[in-house]
Amino acid sequence: MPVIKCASRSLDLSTTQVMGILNVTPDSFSDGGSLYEKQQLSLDALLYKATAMVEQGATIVDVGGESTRPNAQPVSEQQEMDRVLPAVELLAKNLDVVISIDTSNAALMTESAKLGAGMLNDVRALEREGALVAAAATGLPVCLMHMQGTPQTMQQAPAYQSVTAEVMRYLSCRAQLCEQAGMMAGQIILDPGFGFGKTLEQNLQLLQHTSAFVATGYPLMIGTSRKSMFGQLLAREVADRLAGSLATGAYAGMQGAAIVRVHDVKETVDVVKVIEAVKGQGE
Ligand code: 9MG
Repeated sequence: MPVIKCASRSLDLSTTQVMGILNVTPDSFSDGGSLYEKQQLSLDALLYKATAMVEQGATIVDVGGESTRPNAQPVSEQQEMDRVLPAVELLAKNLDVVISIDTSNAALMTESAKLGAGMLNDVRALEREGALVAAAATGLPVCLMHMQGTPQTMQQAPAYQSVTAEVMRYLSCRAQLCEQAGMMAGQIILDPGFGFGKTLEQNLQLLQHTSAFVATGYPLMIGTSRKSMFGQLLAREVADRLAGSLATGAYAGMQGAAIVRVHDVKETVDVVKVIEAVKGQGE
């Protein structure tokens, strides 16, 4: 698996990299509305949290200003920029880490690249107007995620003939468009989009076929951290989904996932280290 170039930094994807989730939204997924989450809006608190993630071994932090949890209300592009850009500037000045920008907004892609972002993560796979051209112009690696529907509608009745085949086909088409727009294949990361218009069974089928996504040759990202699939499978509340998140991260890491996107960095880094140690054994 190649090294990817993230502006001034590089990531070696021959071992699974841990991406820490940094939400700069008032209603972010895991602790929506709590005092802690509101404090996260403060830049000091954000830097503190990001620093802890880096110390715990995250090599990427993913900064997002638009909640994509089911039923989340859309934010304006300007509101998203106002939330994210000061955070990018602060993190880029203070931390030695790849800063990923979780956005579908073309202007935010362009501006955050100027401030030192090293990766783009788009849950809409660059489908919004101007996003493909803007992303290609940054020269940054891009994660293309699959979603059926929109955050407002996606969990109403997700339906597929064959979820793995359809997600794979969609991501391959988007990746081809990116290459036609001038991106290098090795800079394109694919993500099946767990929980984005998928039932529990569809999520599990996608996970079971991790190695098929890895076989495409594009680096694979997975994001299952604390998602509702564990509420359904284990009857656990959001705060109690660590074991499920680690199990799926381990399953995907064993099969060659390049990046895992998580809330719980310290525990995930330990899991990844164990997996890499096992994989590294010859006889
Ligand atoms: C922003 N975001 C929320 N969940 C995600 C996931 O599973 N993958 C990616 N790439 N981004 C996500």
